[in-house]
Amino acid sequence: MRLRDRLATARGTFSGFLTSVVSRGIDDETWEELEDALILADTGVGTTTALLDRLKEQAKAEKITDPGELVALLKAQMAESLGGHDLELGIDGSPAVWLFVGVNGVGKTTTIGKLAAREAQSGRNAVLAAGDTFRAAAAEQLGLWADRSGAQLVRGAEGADPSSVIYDAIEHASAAGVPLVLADTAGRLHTRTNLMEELSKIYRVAGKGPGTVAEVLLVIDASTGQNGLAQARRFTESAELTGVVLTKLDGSAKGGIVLAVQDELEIPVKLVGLGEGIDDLMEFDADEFVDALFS
Ligand SMILES: Nc1nc2c(ncn2[C@@H]2O[C@H](COP(=O)(O)OP(=O)(O)O)[C@@H](O)[C@H]2O)c(=O)[nH]1
Ligand SMILES: [Mg+2]
Repeated sequence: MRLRDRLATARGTFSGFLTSVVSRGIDDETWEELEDALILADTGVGTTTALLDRLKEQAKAEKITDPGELVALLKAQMAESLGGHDLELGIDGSPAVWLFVGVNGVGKTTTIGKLAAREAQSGRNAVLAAGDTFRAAAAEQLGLWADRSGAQLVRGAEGADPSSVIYDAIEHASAAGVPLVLADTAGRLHTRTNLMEELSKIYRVAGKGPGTVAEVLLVIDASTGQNGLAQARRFTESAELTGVVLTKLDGSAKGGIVLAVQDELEIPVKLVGLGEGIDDLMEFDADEFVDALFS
């Protein structure tokens, strides 16, 4: 799978801009066009302004007049601001627990399925914890992924306390010598109990038993743009987030959202979802991503 081929829409915004800039010299209009292009690509006003301020400064210092060089500089700055993070998922703990949080429909369950398969391929089996107890279908969906990836499923009854389902899964993994628990959660609740409080409780309870919460991954649907980012921001209150999984970059998502997420949430994008299939998950690679956007 090539990242470039999957980023159809995300790529369009950037390469469209490039064609128009490269055909002219650099003038005031260039900067305006660049700003428009970045904002249209979901980069967000704050992130765009910061990026362009730096770019202007550097272009001036290096006396850049060639549009091609300006584009190269922009690419380098984007790659630099996106890169430099440790993207390894933590595996300390027996079991290590990875919690997945995020609003309904963003791709939590799907990502868990893909990761369970990936980890199994590298010899690390997982127990999947059906912590989305909002409706029985959620556990069934996770069960399908457990079958596909060869993982075990621990589930509770519909409406069960998600913390206790996840706790049971951790104890089960510990007893069975399974090194990893991937815990699903709901993006909404039966009652009006505060979702963030519920997630904080899950986080606390998951750390109490034999397991160690090694990752809390916030899943964000890239195609929901700035809106999705605003919703996702609330999850930063619920637990110590360790990374973002940005899904649906293959769809109508625009590439700038990756910059906005990382810049505004200050949490590294560790994984990207590029489709609905079991293999459609990649570790985020800043250089490759920027290259793909501009190609
Ligand atoms: N195109 C695309 N679809 C995805 C991706 N990840 C998840 N989906 C789809 O998004 C929908 C919601 O996913 P699901 O995992 O149920 O979301 P959850 O509510 O957060 O658990 C499903 O139809 C998935 O197949 C992705 O990376 N690309
Ligand atoms: Mg789900």
